[in-house]
Amino acid sequence: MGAMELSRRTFVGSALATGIAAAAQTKGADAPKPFGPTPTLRQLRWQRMETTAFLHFTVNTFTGREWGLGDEDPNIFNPTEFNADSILLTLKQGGIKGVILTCKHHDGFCLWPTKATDHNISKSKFQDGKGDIAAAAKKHGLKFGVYVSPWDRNNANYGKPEYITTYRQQITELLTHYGPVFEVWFDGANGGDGYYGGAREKRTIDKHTYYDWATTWALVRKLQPNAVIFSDAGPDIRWVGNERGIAAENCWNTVTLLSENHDATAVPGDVDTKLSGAGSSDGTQWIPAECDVSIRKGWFYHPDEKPKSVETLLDIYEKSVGHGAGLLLNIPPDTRGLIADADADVLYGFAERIQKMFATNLLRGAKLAASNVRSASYSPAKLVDSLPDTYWSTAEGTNEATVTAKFAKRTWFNLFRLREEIALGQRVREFLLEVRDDNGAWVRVASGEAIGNCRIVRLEAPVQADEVRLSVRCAAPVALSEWGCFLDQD
Ligand code: FUL
Repeated sequence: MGAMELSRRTFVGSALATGIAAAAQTKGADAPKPFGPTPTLRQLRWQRMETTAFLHFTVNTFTGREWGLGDEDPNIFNPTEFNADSILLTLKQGGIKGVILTCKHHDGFCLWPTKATDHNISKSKFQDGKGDIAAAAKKHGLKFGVYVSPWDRNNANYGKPEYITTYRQQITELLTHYGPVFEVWFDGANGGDGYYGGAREKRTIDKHTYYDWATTWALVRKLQPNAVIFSDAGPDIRWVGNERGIAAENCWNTVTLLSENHDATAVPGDVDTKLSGAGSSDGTQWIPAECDVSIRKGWFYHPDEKPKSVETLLDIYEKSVGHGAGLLLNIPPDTRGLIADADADVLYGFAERIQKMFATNLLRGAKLAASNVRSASYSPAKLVDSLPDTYWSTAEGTNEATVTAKFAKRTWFNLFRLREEIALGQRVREFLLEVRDDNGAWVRVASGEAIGNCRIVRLEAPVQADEVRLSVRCAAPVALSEWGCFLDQD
């Protein structure tokens, strides 16, 4: 970082409006040009949701299993107090923006009355065979997404071409009967032991050829062009490589994906997670990472398991959303068909903490001065206006710059939040945060590389200062939409 000498300093630490960045400012005559791979509108919309929820719910909720065998009696599925309003309002109050329902997990039991297989909810006693969880899960302004497991341990044809036709019929039903879908989630677990219509054997498939993903993904695009497609290998959203909800400290939206042995294109179930986990600043595609994690140990509700604490969820949030990825938090309904009280309490506590932490950007009242400003429309004031589509930018050829903030009075803080104008690509390569000490010298408090949609930096302990400074080295003129500084006192 030239004069700023980032490398010689040691590292300390490592709810956005839903506007869309096709906004006027990114397109104005004077706007900086996009750099490298950039997001599609559907990816941008998804990135701005930041926190979504998984609902793992099926026969496993009643059998205690994590992976059903496929031979379960449909009547096992009988959530006697099922209340979609209660589930969705709980999630909404917990800060969740969209819900992905396990419409079909590996056991093959379908939570909607599909015509593609008999193994579905209409064959159960639940609501006298008239129930449809997919229809119920779409309410209260929450977006709706679907998980449809490719692996089907119930289907007699699994492993044969006929099953792919059935699978695509299931996907077609889900993407045509339930209104807009924001995300379609394709799991990487593929093939193995199963019931398979009574054969009870092990079936292996070729992950690279059996599913013909290109055709299935084209079907999703045709039926729901605004939905993002998630899998280990994208094409829109990639798996972060672990189920702990944690993204690499420097997690890039740009990535070059390869199979585990680097001998083929990456597909669901065969990806080198060392490449896909963190991505890379020179990655050839824009495929943001998603961190999936359960509030409990298992993905399905088991009465003997307890939810994680608010503190643990907060740590996960800071290492997922705060590392530029999306957080997909699983909150599994219980056997009643409701979110367990203990889980709801933790979720509310988590949402309140985040709300409180970021309530006051202390830089709002500060005097901001940048080393370079592209023009009046791109002033550093845009960093603190809470608008996602306005940003501070520098002149062509100026890829390194600093902005200084002088507080009205000496101020305590321990958190920073940075955001890039990602519609223009991921441009920051290094950042440095410093405070002015009593002798007037600048002292580093934190530094890092990737910012992207959001980078949260928590200091080890609160710091008090009159002035703070942010320095960035970018691969193109600066395009930063937020610089926040906060005091988390809990
Ligand atoms: C995995 C599945 O095998 C788990 O059961 C769960 O659905 C998780 C989100 O994805 O691959």
